[in-house]
Amino acid sequence: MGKVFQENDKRNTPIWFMRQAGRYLPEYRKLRQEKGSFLDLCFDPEAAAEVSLQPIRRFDLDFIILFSDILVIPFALGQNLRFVEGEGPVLGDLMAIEKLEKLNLEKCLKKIAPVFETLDILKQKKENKTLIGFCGAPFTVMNYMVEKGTSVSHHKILNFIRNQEKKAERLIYILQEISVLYLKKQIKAGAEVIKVFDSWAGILSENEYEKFVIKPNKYINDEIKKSNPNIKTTFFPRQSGDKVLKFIEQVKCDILAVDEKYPKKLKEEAKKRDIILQGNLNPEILLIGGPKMEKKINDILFDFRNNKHIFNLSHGVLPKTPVQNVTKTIDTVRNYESRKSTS
Ligand code: 1CP
Repeated sequence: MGKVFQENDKRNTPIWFMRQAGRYLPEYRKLRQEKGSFLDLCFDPEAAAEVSLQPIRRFDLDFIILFSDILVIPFALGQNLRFVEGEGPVLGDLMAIEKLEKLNLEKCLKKIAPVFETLDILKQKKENKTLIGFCGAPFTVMNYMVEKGTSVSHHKILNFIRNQEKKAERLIYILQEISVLYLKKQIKAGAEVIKVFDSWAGILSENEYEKFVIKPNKYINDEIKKSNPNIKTTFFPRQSGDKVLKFIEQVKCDILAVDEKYPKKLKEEAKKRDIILQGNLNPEILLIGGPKMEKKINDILFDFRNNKHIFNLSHGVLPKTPVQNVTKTIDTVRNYESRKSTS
């Protein structure tokens, strides 16, 4: 099994990038064009595995992440989904909760079975790299299901949880159940680390956050740990601010992905709980590059020097990112390590 940390390796800050596969890579754009739609690419195991491996070949990153999307879960539940060029995901109408509750979730997952085949291919090709599987956290997935796409105001989802709370809780329950089943199947197919993306955790008030972020993420972590105690779990409750301290009190994860704004106490708390911190370079800096970027990378490595740390971004790689800035970031991280070990 690939390790999260390679002992006695001077490259001891492992590195990967959120959305490391994607449009900033010419080889991705080429394959994407050949395959037609984004979903067609996700559901073609050979092609999806190839996309996962493209950034590894180019940059020799330490982790391979499954190429798929968090929105395959609404699709599996029967909600229409398409990705519109330049616009993002567009979902169909949300099914009635009574209908959703009658679904056989195992059967739903058969609809997205190519994902498990992709992992199976990657497992055979991963060599010494660590393979990451993922899903969206229930609240973030529910956000897209209710908003029916990307939203700036999040009016519909906030309205839904505030005015139809019981219904929202029932939907969250379905989503946490299917997420656990889905992740277990990914683990069976070869995922060694799992990551749960709660990209919209930051829009909730404290009480809502406990109910819709902490509770479902805790459920997912506990269920995965029960059946797979050796699997490393990663959570990314994006833009949680100070609430992240409550999050790690409850969600006994192995790895916590952080964005740029985290509370001062987090580093000490993570250390106490033996949680690896993952992050947190702003992907916008990668658009510019140069000395400003290098300084920021060195500052991050210095900041997290007393923690177990996986270098990553605070959000996904942007499509306009120059490839050479990604190369430079990796070199800077690895040179920092070798400087440290020779001084
Ligand atoms: O080819 C294309 O144009 C599609 C662009 C694209 C890609 C490459 C989308 C559409 N999704 C992905 C892949 C993807 N998405 C991965 C693959 C593995 C990797 O290389 O990292 C992962 C892990 C995701 C996860 C994902 N999808 C998240 C969580 C992380 C985050 O960015 O916050 C979310 C919110 C989505 C939804 C999504 N998928 C795609 C778009 C445009 C969106 C909407 C984003 C938004 O609402 O702003």
